[in-house]
Amino acid sequence: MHALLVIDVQNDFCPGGALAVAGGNEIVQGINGIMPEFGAVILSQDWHPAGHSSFASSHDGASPYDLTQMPYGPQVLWPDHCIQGSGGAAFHDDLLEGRADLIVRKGFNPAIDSYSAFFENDHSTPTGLEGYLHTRGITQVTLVGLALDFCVNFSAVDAAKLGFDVTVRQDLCRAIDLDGSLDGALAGMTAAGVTLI
Ligand code: VGL
Ligand code: ZN
Repeated sequence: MHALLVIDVQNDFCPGGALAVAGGNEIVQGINGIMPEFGAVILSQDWHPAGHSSFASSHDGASPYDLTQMPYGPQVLWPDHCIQGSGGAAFHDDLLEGRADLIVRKGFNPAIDSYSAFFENDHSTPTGLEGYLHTRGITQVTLVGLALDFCVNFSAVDAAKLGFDVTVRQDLCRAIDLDGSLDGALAGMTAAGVTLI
């Protein structure tokens, strides 16, 4: 079975949001349009407690988009975003969230960020999505959503490493593009065996 994995199409990643991705709203109708082509539709939702360790506001003297070192490796510090239960954490109003079989939340551990829908940023703490896909007989995943160079990238690379057949629809993604992060992400996904279309 082939699943559509819709990454973080939430208000805070759309224009007007706390961590707005340029054009983030432009992909919503296209994502809705392809949902019927898949045997399963899964949404991920970035879901941070207030004061999360990925927020610049949680680190003295830090500014958003600074790079810091965490026990699990380098971490970009972000503006406060996708706080649990806030309007910014809600899905874009037009996204057909009622079509989803599963919503995977991530980033709820205060001490670890989670770009990937499969593992937290320590690359070892699972979200449970791998088991869900396996037990439903899903072997192929197509990824769309926000942001192409962060959460879509990390999710796609993890899915490929786990042995899924992975495609990313670039036309249904938008990127943050911080210091060359988009080029790095495209190269990393290609090296991992992800099909970029
Ligand atoms: C994301 C930065 C921080 C994403 C989530 O969805 O790409 N980026 N949290
Ligand atoms: Zn986040």
